[in-house]
Amino acid sequence: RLTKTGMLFLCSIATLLSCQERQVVKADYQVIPMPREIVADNQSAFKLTSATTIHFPADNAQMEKVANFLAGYIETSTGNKLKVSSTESAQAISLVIDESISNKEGYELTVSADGVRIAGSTPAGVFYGVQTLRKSIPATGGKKDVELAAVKISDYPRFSYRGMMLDVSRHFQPVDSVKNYIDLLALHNVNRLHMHLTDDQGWRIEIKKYPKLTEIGSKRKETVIGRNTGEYDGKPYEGYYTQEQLKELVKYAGERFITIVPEIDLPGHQQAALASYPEFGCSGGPYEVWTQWGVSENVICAGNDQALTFLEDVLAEVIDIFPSEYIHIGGDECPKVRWESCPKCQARIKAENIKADKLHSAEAYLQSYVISRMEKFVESKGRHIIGWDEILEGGLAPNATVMSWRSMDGGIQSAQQHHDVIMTPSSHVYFDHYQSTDTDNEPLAIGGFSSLEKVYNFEPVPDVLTEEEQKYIIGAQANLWTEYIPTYAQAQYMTLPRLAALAEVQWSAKEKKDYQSFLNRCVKLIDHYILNGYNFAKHLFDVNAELKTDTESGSLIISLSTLGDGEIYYTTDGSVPSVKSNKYETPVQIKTDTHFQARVIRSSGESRVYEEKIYFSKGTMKPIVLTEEPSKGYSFNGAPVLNDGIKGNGNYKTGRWLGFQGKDIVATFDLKEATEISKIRFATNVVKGDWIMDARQAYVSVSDDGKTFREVGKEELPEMQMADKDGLFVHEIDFTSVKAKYVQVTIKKVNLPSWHGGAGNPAFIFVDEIEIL
Ligand code: NAG
Repeated sequence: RLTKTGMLFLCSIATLLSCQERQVVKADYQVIPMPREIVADNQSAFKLTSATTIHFPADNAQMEKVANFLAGYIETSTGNKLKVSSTESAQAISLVIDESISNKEGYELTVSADGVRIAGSTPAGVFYGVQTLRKSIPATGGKKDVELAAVKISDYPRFSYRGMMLDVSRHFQPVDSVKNYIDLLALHNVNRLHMHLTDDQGWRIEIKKYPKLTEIGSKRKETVIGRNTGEYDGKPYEGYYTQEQLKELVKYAGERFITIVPEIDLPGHQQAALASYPEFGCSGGPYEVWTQWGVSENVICAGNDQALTFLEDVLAEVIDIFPSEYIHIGGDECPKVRWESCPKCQARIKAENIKADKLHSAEAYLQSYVISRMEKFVESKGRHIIGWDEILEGGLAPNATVMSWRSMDGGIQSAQQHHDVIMTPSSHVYFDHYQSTDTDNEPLAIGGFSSLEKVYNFEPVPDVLTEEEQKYIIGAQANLWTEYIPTYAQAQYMTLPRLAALAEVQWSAKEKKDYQSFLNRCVKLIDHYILNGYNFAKHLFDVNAELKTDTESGSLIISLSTLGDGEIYYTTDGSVPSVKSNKYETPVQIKTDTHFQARVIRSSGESRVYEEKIYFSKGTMKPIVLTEEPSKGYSFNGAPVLNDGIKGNGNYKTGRWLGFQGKDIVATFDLKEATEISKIRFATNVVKGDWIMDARQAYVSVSDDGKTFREVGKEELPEMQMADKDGLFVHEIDFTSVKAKYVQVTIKKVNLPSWHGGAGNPAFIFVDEIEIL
């Protein structure tokens, strides 16, 4: 039996032990986004313990909130619950308003032995300083104190508009998920959440004047399975936000210095509205909330005044809910077929004296009539519009800001016309696109390819603009469209860690960007994801492979790397790598047919397997030249892509295919010595909707001197039909065997067939792995 003293004795031992267990970790100021200036100081460090207090200026509610956020962050990562107070004390983290800091979102973070000072000219600036402090503290969990080396950090953002778009129409996210999303945006210094609230597949915002928008428009009877397969899941789908809920989100975001930019996409992408109020469509309906993906041809009737008043009424309620200076009115992808045959729309064209010209049809100008009218309305309420880059067609409304999504070109044109621009090109920052080349092992996505590195290397300010024009690029944004993202966990997976790369594009100085350094910092940020329970993509911790063809030795050189701890093991015989396999030390040389696999093995588990099948034929890893370069955006590693032994998969954007538009593909191989050959094989990747067709004519010629070629084989195929399927097409050209040192393969350019939406325009041909057999 224990006596009272005995118990006390045991207790104090326990306290002593827990004291000793309390580890001290060092803060690391190399965070994401990388601050502008970090100047170390030789003074002694500051120790953050449970005795540290957080001080905020009295009677400043916003700053008090920020102080409480900081206390919460510190508690999550250290277990220390700090006191928050407006009474000054020694050994404190002081949050200070300092008007001498010029950038409204800038901050200074000063650490000395006596305390920490986070200053900004606004609470927003202080908030970003708090984020930097938070991310400097290792988030590896467990109770701990933190040693903060003396430092002075001065920082401010590169762009004032740092956005992320969430599409809540195609798939709805409950209020709590949106709040969680706002939290993760705050961690990345994002200051705009663009909410895509309406689309063909669902209307998600309560509008008091038009209750049927949510009664009917927020529900679809079922959803197509996969990529418009024609099969449906038979499950009703619904969801919308009440005005109260949206106001709550506005407040929640505002406390984190994030403005919600609402979008009502008009006059296209409106089928859910038309299902609710069919009288606002050209034909009068009936319409249903769309159950498939794509762009519906049912749009708002531009000739019907009531329909336009309807849009204005909706915008009026939107403006009352959202204090944002910007109201997004969409404007993308508005098919004009209904307008072409609608008497009211045609009457409007006449009445407004709208004329077609060389550039655009009368209906295209009718769209800009609608946009201008909406702009006038929004401006009359003291706000400004943002529109997708299609609003350029037919002339920009006077104060419009343009979101350039189809490419950078719309943004360039807008800046040249002195309109503000937010760059959000689908080539780099569409987070609904695949993030890994191994698309077969990813959740189904819309297509595309935007790896972490690609997002990181996105440069929003094009060189072609003059210095004056460059000032119109006010920011950058990534978009998360959710056709193929049914759950919130998947939304996080598609967002993280690509958002970290975006944060550095949006915030950090261009000169400070460095992908390798980013990757190392990303590993630490990911500890914060884990601590906060965010789901994220883990590709960064898989094997990263760099492939290089070596024509000298006729081999493929595979260099492997990974982040974090662990060793890489690989096999070349098709077996799954284990600790008993080859340990990777130096680049691997592949000279024969190989099934290569590699993975990282860590104490915490194994990474996914990286896998590559390498096929050798007579032209593989031999010198190869292309007479004409592939098209912009699809040239990747150039000619060697065609004979590196690796065959592209179904996704044409991963770098394994070369794309050519409107030019012949002429590839000349140097086999180095006279070689007997009798067959050429190559594949094309056809996506008709993306203007990518199959090859129709291909020729094989040979030469002994590389100068004079003679044709030895050819293939000629009929034009593709609308009913032909998309996918990979393998072409084989057999011919009487010849001996040749040089082989030239020519694939002739094709135009889009008459049945195609882009009829007559030059088509793309995507080709990979030209094999000589
Ligand atoms: C575009 C559409 C969008 C769709 C997305 C998918 C814009 C501005 N419009 O075609 O509705 O969800 O691509 O990536 O992006």
